[in-house]
Amino acid sequence: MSVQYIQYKGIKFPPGYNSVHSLCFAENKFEVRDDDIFNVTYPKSGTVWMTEILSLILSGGDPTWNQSVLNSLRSPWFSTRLGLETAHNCPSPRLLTCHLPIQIFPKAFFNSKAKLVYTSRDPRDVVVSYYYFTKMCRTYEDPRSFDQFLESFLSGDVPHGSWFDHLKGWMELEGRSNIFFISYEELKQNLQGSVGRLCHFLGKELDDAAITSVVENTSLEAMQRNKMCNSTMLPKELMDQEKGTFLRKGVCGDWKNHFTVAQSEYFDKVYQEKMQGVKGTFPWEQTGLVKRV
Ligand code: PPS
Repeated sequence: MSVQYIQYKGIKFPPGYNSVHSLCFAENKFEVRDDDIFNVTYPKSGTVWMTEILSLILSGGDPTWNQSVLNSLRSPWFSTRLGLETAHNCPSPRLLTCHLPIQIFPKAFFNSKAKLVYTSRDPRDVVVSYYYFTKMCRTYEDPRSFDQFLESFLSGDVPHGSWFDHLKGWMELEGRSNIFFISYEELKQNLQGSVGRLCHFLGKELDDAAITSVVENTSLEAMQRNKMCNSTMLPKELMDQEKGTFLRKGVCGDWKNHFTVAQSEYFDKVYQEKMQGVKGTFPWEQTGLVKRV
């Protein structure tokens, strides 16, 4: 089935919940409150995981909110048609989610005291996860093959645009006190410690018992059991659960089961070219093949 993507500022977005108007509104007119907390990611980088973590931190570790209210109502996708309305009606402090690149992000944020958490992930795992997601999500074009999808991903011709541009755009703000950068790999490696750092950033210190509750309730298994975040409540017209599972594997390095040697070498070449000049190192550069010179 062919999908007509929405085009906004040179980037394509899935139709249905996005429109040019909703994206333009998000960028230019969305009113940011000083106590807003934004959860920003490139797709498949741990968005839904971070929503669970942030919701639990705001609840002081009490899982009731996470287990009784849909994630899209707890942390609305404010740049979508429905999400915008939900966001307007949310009491403060709001959690807000999006995949927006920095150039389309609400202008009002940059003159506010609102906080933002940016979660990144090994792009090789992102592309694998994205590939499976597009197969089950009906607002995405069905990828013809993994090879084809990888090619589109590396050239930036996928919904939500280039992974490289997304990461590089947001990384330019590194060092700002109201922006917190974290990776999926750090969450996997040390969830307890990561939650502690997030609490500190948000100014919401929790005791050990509360942090342990956040950790327990945001494990992959706990999230897979929780209908409020495992996507099984989504209508079939949006997500076909027979074609896959949203909380699919939840591991680091699954790309190794999918990339051929040739794909891996090609990926590295493109990665090195596109990441030239980017400061710092990322967890996925310390293991695996990707190395920058
Ligand atoms: S989306 O559609 O862009 O919002 O997807 P997103 O939530 O960003 O990413 C989905 C991937 O995150 C994995 N995930 C987790 N991994 C480990 N632990 C926990 N708790 C967890 N929650 C979500 C999810 O399984 C998807 O990755 P893959 O590799 O496909 O399994």
